[in-house]
Amino acid sequence: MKRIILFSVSLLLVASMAWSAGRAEGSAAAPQQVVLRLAETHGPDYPTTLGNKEFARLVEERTNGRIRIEVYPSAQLGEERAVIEQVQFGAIDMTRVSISPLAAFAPQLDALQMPFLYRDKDHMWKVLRGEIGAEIMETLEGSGFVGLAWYDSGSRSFYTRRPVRTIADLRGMRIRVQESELMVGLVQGLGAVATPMPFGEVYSALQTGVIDGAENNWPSYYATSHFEVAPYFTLNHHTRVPEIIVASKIVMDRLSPADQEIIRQAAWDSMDYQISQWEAFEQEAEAAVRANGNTIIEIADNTPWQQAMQPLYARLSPANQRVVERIRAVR
Ligand code: GTR
Repeated sequence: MKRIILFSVSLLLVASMAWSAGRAEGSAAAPQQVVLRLAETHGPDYPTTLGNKEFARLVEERTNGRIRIEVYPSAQLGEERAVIEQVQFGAIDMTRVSISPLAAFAPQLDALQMPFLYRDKDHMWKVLRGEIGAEIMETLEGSGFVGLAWYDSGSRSFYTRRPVRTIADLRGMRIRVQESELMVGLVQGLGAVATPMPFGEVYSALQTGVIDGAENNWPSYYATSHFEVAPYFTLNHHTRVPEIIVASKIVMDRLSPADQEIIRQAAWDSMDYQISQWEAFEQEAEAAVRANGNTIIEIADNTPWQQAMQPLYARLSPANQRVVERIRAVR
C-alpha cells in the first residue's frame, strides 16, 4: 500500500511538473501546449482504443495541435481500478473504463449496469444519449470525474472451463468478476463463488484453474485469448455494461472553459466511430471463436436467469431504483 501511495505521489509530482513546464512555455507568445495522458486497458487495435485515438485526433485537429491526448493502451498505466483512483486525484488525466469498476467510486452508475435492464442495444443508447445519461454523467463531478463519452461494450455472458447449460451448472464454480460490488452480488445470486480480480490476471487464473470461469463480451473473450483456456461460452447475455471516458476533474478545472468544451465535444463526437468499430469487431470475434471450435451454448429461455437476479434490484438504493424505473419507461 505504502509503495502504491509513494508511486502515486511521485506520479502526481511528475504530472504537475510537466504541467508547469507546459505553462511556462505557454506564458511566452506561443500558445500553451497541453499534453494529456489517457489510460486504456485494451490493446492498440481494440474498438475502445480506436475510439480513444479518434477522440485524440479530433482534439488535436480542433486545437491545431495545441492540446494533445496520448493514448496508453494495454494497461500500461495500470489495471482499471488503480487507474481510476489515479484519475480521481489527477495523476492520470483521463481513462476509458467499464462503468463496473467506476461504480465503486460513483454508485449512481449501478443503475446503468443492472442485469437484463435494457430491452436491446437501441434502448441502451436511447438512455445513454438522452436525459438520464446526461444526468448521470453530470453527477460524476461530485466524485472527481468529468464524464466525456459513452462507448459500446455489447452484452456480457459467462465463459467457463466446464459447460454451463443451466444456472445449476454454475453452482460452486469460481467465477472472476470485475472489481464491482454489483457483479459480486450477481454471481453470488447464481450460486457461484465470485472472485474479483484485475482483467490482466484472468488468463493465467483460467489456465491454472484458480478460477473456473469469467464473464465478458465476444470481443474481450476473443482479444484476451480467454477463449483458449475457457472453451465454453454460455450466451445468457446477463448485462449490457456501458463503457465511459472520464477525465480527472482536477485536470479539467485547470483548462479554460473553451478548451474543456473542445474536449467534451471531441469525446462525444468519437462515439459513433467507436460504435461502428465495435460492431465490426464483435462480428469478427464471434466468427473467429466459432471457427476455433469453441462450444457456444445458446440459452433458449432467459426467464430463470432474470428471476435469479431480481434480488439485486431489491438491494439497490432508492435513488437508483427510481432511475431504473425511468430507464424502463424509455421507449
Ligand atoms: C471489458 C471492458 C474492460 C474491462 C474488462 C473486465 O469488457 O472493456 O474495460 O472492464 O471488460 O472485465 O475487466
